[in-house]
Amino acid sequence: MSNYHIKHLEEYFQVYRKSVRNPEAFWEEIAEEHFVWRKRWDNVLSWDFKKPEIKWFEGAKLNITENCLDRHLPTRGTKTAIIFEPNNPKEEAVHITYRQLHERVCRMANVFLDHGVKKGDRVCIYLPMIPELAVALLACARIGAIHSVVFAGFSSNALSTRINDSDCKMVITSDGSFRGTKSIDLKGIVDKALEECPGVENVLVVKRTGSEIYMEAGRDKWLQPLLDEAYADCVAEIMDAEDPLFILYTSGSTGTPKGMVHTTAGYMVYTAYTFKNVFQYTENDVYWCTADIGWITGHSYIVYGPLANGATTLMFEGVPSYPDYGRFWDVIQKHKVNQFYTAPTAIRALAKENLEYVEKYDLSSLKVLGSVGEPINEEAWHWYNNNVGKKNSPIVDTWWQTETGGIMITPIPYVTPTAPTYATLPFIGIQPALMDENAKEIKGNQVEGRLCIKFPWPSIARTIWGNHDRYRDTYFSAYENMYFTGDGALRDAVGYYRITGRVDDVIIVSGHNLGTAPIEDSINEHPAVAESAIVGFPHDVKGNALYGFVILKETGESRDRENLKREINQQITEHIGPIAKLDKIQFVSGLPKTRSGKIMRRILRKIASNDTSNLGDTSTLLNPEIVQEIMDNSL
Ligand code: 6R9
Repeated sequence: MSNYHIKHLEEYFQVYRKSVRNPEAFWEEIAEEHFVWRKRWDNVLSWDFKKPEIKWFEGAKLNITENCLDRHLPTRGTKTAIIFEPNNPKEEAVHITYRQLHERVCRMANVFLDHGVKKGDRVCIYLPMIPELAVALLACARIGAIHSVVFAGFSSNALSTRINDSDCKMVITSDGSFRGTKSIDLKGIVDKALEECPGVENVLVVKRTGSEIYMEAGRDKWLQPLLDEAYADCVAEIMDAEDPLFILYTSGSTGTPKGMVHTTAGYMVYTAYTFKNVFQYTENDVYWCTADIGWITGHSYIVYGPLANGATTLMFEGVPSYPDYGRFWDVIQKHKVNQFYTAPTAIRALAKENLEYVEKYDLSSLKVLGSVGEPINEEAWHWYNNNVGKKNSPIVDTWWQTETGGIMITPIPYVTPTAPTYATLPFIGIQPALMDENAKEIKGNQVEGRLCIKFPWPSIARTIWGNHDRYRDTYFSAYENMYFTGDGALRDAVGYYRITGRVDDVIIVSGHNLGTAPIEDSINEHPAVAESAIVGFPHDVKGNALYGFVILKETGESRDRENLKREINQQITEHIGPIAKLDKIQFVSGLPKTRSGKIMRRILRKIASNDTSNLGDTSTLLNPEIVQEIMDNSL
């Protein structure tokens, strides 16, 4: 039936209505016709946003790797599943067929089993963008282990926090990673992290850079010899629909990162269905998403969504600026990429460079362009449309989150008319709502409010690992019977949505979510610092950059300010990673606080953005005099 692949606007509206009127019947039909199950479900959906508890396809049995690999073997065994494009363009690209991928996944799964990994155990994956990364995810899924991928740009501190939060017993890493002209000592970072992680029994190491590394006897092993000896087939563990598939950490506005838990069947169905439609993927297309698999975009739209559709998905190890700013376009030409999915921050960075970098290459293979991670500004949208798409490839501005598992608000290319800065319409099955300050839904068009979702969709995260209360408090307590996204949005006259940005203390820098609290905690640990507050301010490449207001202790007052700034950023790099470094640091004697002791970030945001003409109501401030002082010395 055609509901799986939407081809025109009328059909979108028709299928959308059907998916909203009777979600159970709709998703049941999709699940039944497009996936392989070991046992059918007893119940399509049960949910209660108060507890909250959400279950899709309860009672069903399956293994997601049978859907991503085994079922393709009879018809797509020799088709390329993964194209690996290395950091160095002189190193040859690798094509891995579905049959080869199946074998590699089975071998790695057997190695995991040999090392005592069982169904439900957590495995931490800390790898660069090399094929072993995708293989490791699937190998975990093959045996029912729960993968927890940590982006290989995170520091040892961030890594150990994540390993311990979910009690990972094994870590998969590599000797190092290549990023442009640099190589990074990943194993060294892991060694440091593991000083704090007594629960880790084994570390399996992929050889990538060939650099000298320390191997701890009894704990660390090279992976390749083990793979060579492993059996090339591995029986898939039969999983329940609601068994966890993976944990992926995302920043919150407070405290420790949140380990979002995604489960098996609903996640598979939704990521596969969205992939097919949002990228209008057809059988011989080459699809490329530039995200790192360390983020949700890579999980859903490099690995699971594409492979469930038998697609060819490209993995790129490098960076957009190496060997020069034409690299993305070179890769598109070289592999005849049909769908290209990237982030606004990359587009803005490349748009600053000479246009010749784009014009040099034949980009005529492109059919669909995607954007994700943050709002895409009008200028970047037009640059992308004119120079990359040559006004011939629709741009899909896809809004979604780690928590939503899959794309939520998006145009369907060649179906939904696009409009710059608009994510346009809800995807099939998604019921958005805009809420006002009094927690009432704002109906009608030409309105703005806080973005919520009224009804569960199959790939919604089910909990926060080890902290269900936090899951409820963060997402389901602000508005009754609604999932709250943390984003603001407007709905225009025709019902199109535009995401206006975060309404909480999460700041999106270069498409990465950063919570203010962990950064402030890190700064405050500096011996010379008494207190600090972080806000975002507009930046032409990163979207937002970080501005820190820092109060020094008396002992810090005599210190050299430039040195202190360097030390603060060094400290943040060690605790979180270089992505969280501050662009500007202003030393202040106090912070504007309300009588209840809360920092009034609204005012700091205005000062950081140089927008001080109207600071709004400051009458609740305990120390209004500080505002003028901060303004007078702002950077
Ligand atoms: C997929 C992903 C989620 C936050 C989200 C929002 C922002 C993502 C966006 C967008 C405007 C888009 N965001 N896509 N804002 N337009 N097309 O990025 O997940 O890393 O969890 O970030 O990113 O603020 O709430 P995640």
